Parts: sequence; structure tokens; C-alpha cells
Amino acid sequence: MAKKLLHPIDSAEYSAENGLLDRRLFLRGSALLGSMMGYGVAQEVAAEPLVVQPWMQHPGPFPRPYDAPSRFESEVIRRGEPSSNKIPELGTVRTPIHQLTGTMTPNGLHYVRVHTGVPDIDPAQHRLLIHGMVKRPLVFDVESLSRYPIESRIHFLECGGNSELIYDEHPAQVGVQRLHGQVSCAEWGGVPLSILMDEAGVDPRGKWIIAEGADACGLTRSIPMEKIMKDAMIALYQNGERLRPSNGYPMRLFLPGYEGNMNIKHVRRIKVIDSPHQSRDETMRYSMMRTGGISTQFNCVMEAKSVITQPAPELKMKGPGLYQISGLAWSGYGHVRRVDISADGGKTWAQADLQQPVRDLALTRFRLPWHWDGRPALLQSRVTDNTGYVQPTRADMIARRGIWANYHGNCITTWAIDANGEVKHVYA
Ligand SMILES: Nc1nc2c(c(=O)[nH]1)N[C@H]1C(S)=C(S)[C@@H](COP(=O)(O)O)O[C@H]1N2
Ligand SMILES: [Mo]
Repeated sequence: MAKKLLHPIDSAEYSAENGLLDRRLFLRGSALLGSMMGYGVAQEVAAEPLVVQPWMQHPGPFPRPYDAPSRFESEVIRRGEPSSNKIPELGTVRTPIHQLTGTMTPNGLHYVRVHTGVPDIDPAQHRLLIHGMVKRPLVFDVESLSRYPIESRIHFLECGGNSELIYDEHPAQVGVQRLHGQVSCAEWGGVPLSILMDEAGVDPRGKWIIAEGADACGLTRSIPMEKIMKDAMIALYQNGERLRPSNGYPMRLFLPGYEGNMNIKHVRRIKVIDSPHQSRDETMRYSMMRTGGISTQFNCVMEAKSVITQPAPELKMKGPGLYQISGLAWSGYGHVRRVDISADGGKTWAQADLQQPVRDLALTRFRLPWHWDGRPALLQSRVTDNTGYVQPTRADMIARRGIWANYHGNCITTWAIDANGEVKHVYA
């Protein structure tokens, strides 16, 4: 049922093969755009069609004290499963990134990785101890911490195991939520940890800290002192309200750009030490097996990555015509400098528009208009960050790391669109 465009698109508006258009086309809001959108999206009407609906005939209820999404949005949810049916409290729920736009993750949809479920912590009973190689061991509670200067910063958080399926030999037939949904972005409010460390008086030989959570798993990770003094935070707030229980209530360690696992939730103890502790989560887990049997530890920084979230396998194309390709890009090294999009499996590239402002260590939204002619296409996105790091192809990533690395899968993802508009994960 392919209709014809009322006005054919000027060839000058195309920026790469297979229908990728100029990134400024939507901004111009031209008559051309109107005629293109008219192509099967809006309905043309002959007479006034609006009806007086039941909700216009009676007042609705008074607003609830704490609101929840419309009941018609009940499919916009985190999805996930326990990692093993022997341990039902260990698992992950992922953010529905294909159903969101912009850059911020609503608190109820922030991804969650838990090793022993979500603890029910009474903030009045919770304490944070700073000790070890310090002059003055200190203990804080929520109230005393709240008297320190609070800062708010917008940052992404990504699990080191996000996108682990990208290492599989065959492309996993899952959607973008399952494949890449262990990344979220929020405005984290809290106390810069350097202030508390200075008050405790760190021994110059104290080059690392070990942080411990108050949940049953006793998760512990070693973190270099340099990072702690640079931009680490004890976060108390998430998008303006107190942290959600599953994201670390009442306080968590937040390390901008660092592997999710190191961001200890429900943090209760920070001990200054002189060398890494070699805890379970930095030896058995979160170390990366490389080709030749070498394993690397403390792969702290989440490298640059991008992913197209619309279209995605969960979102079937609705017939040929004009689309907006949209997605997320980020880098633990700094900020996104540019994102390029290909519709022909990486042969030709068009520069995407970046939602402003582009922030350091935060999710960045990219968008590009696309005229899909209804024929098969291979969509890819590729980010370049401000340090010049370019997101690798899958082949490059595997060549560098081997197939057993499991963590930090940050290569380019390919979505294959077939003539029926189905979107499928493939390797290009
Ligand atoms: N105390 C504690 N901290 C934790 C975890 C945990 O299970 N317990 N999970 C870690 C992992 S693996 C990740 S990816 C992040 C996830 O943070 P989120 O659940 O708020 O998204 O928290 C980390 N910190
Ligand atoms: Mo994680």
C-alpha cells in the first residue's frame, strides 16, 4: 500500500544511501515536510469528526498524592528475570529504552541489577562509616549527610554486563530492551565524597577505598582514590526525589562514567586501603577474559557506545514513508561529539542531530529523518566521543578482545529491516 510522495524529495536533502535525510530537515519544518508527513500518517478528513467522549461529560477524580502513569501505558515497564531459578533474588530488570525519548530515565523505569533482592532499609537506622587509613574515622546518617553541600549532576549508569549477548556467536533474537536496557540516566543529588574524605583526613598511602553495601550480598568493590577525590558522590536523590529502594536507598556511591557494579548501593562502609582488596566482584566477576587466556581487572570506564532505540525489534515499521531514527549515545570518557547513522550496513554514513545540551558522562539523544522506501535496510549508529574514541564494529571489538570478554560489549548494533517492516538483530 505504498503511496506516492506528494512532492518528491529533492536529492539535495539526502545525506547518505538508502534514504537517510539531512539532519536539519525536521528543524526547517518546511512545506516539503508537511507533504511528506501527510503520506499515510495523518488522515485527511472531509467533515468535523471529533466526538464528545465520556471523559468530557463528568469531572475526573481528584489527583492522587503520588501519581503513576496512565493505565493505558501499562506496557511501558521494566522487564527482566532472575539470573537463575535457584536464586530468585539475583537478577536484572531493564529499561524499556525503545518506549522512551529524550535523555532522562523516569525513576520507576531505571534499570536494576540486584544480587540479593531489594532491601527494606530504615533510613533512621542506616549508617555510613568512613574508616581505615584516615586520621579521624567518621560515621554519618542521612540527616547528618543532608547538612553538607548537595550537588546535582546528570549522569548515565550502565552495568558492565549490559549488551553481553552481543558476544554470542549468533545474533540474539531479542529486542533492544533485552539487548541494551541496562543503561539509564538520572539527575543524581548528593554530597561530593571528596568533602567527606577531606574531613576524615586520608593517609597519603591510602590509594584505594573499598566500598560495601548494606544489602544481604555484602557487595564490595575497590575504587582508586583518584576517582573518589575527582567526582565521586554519595547520592541521596534521584531526579529530585529520594533514591528508589531498588537503586540504593537511602544512599549510594555514584562514580560518573564507571562500571555500574562499582556504584555500591545502600553504601554503609568506605574503608581507605593501600591496594585493591580483590573482592569476588573484581576477580571472579567483572574481570575480562581476553584472547590468549589473559584476564584484565578494574575495567572501570564504560567506553563510548550508541544504539538506535527507534526503530527497534519491538517496533515494527508501519509502511514506507518518513521516519525519525532516534537513539542514545554516551561515553564514560567524556561526552558525545558526533553520531553517524548508516542505512546500508556501514557503507555510507549521515551525521545525526544531537539533542542539546550534550552533557559529560550523560546519555545523549540523537535523531535523523529517514525516508524508508520499503526495501530491506541495515541500520547502524556509530558514536565518536570528545577524546576521539570511535565506537568499534563488532568485528573490531571481537578482534581486540576475543569472544569471552562478556563485559563492556560496546560495539555497533545492526538492525535489519525487511520488506514487511520487521526489525531484527543481525551481525553485519
Ligand atoms: N549493594 C549493592 N550495590 C550494587 C549492586 C547490588 O546488588 N547491591 N549491584 C551492582 C550492579 S551489578 C550494578 S550494574 C549497579 C546497578 O545499579 P541500579 O540497580 O541502581 O541500576 O549497582 C551495583 N551496586
Ligand atoms: Mo552490573
